[in-house]
Amino acid sequence: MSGIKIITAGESHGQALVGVVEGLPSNLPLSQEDIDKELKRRQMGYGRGGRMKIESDKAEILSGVRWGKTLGSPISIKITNKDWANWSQGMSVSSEDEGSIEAVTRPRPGHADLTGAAKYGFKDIRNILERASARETTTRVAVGAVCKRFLSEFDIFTGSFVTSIGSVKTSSLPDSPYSLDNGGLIELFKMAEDSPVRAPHDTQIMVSAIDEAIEAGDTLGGTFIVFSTNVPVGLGSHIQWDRKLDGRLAQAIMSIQAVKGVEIGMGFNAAALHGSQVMDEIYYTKPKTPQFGFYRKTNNAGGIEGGMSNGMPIVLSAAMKPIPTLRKKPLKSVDLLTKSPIEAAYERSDTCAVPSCSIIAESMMAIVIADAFLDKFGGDAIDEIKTNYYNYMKYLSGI
Ligand code: EPS
Repeated sequence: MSGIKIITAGESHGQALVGVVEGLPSNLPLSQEDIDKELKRRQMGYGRGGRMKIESDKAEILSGVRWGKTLGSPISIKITNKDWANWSQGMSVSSEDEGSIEAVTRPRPGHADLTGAAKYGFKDIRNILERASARETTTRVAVGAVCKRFLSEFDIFTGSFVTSIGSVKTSSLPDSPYSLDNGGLIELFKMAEDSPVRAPHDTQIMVSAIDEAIEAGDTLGGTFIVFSTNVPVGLGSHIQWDRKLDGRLAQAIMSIQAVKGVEIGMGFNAAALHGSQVMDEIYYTKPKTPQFGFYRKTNNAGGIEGGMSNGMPIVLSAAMKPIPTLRKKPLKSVDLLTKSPIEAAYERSDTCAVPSCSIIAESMMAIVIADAFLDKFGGDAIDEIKTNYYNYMKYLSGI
């Protein structure tokens, strides 16, 4: 069923990270800069640790693009880890370097450490934490940038903004931010782009909350909204569970490290209301250009009904838990080898990565929307897809 196939590879302190995406059409203009600007956005954000001072992520497109345009063949992208220089023995491929650094044996609660080591049969937790690390999301953002580039051909835009850091909530948001129109969502996105915590309001209070957590050697989570505008009616399907767009998006966002909750549109708040307060009533205006004439004045459904996009902006919110690696307050754990109670290992870490998480969520959303778009309008060359898309829009305006 899938229009796009993606695989990512790489360890946090290995030589490089690699992403491969197959299924995008030929003749799509694509440059390394398209990817680098997204990689840079992911690296920003107040509250990151020392690693972000070492890395300045750059994409190297290895295949699938010739003379600035895609070939339709798999696009592979490499991002070199600068920190590799400090890990060339500790993360070496060669058996000759075995034992060159001490094994990690104190599993950190909240990480993949314990279950991963048990399940994969390791006594050195590094074999798990290197891949479980959120460093892996670099490749998701690289591939997401390619999908964003594809969607921009159809004027589809994906953005995000942070709505809380720890207990500090962005004030002055409308009561139902999911019901904002394209312009309203994009305005908040633009304000967030100028904020070190990617929040449209209350940046300074959030920065102070992060400073307090840094001081305390603790960490902070938060929430954000991620949205797509101009998504045509009818992506996804009610026909089968794995084709439902809301299910596909929830899985994609939930798969981001430390994300513990995803809501679509009004989300959990809908459960306490009556049906009359929740559904988005239907209106019609005869369209002047080829588009769907049916619309809603509210968007409690977050742009998805019956597992299909309904023409309204797609709006999700997500919650990220605080990062479990704690500098001054190590959590109780048990040593894998001695089985004695011990404090969890501390490895250099971030204090708050919610701003980065919102960028990663944009990428995941772009991947899912591009995938669903190709399911519906699929073709081998970009012009073929455009023909399919415009024919459908013409058809929609006539119904
Ligand atoms: C991470 C730990 C830190 C973060 C890392 C995620 O890395 P390090 O162990 O090298 O200090 O900076 O995030 C990234 C490297 C990144 O690119 O986002 C972890 O344990 O998940």
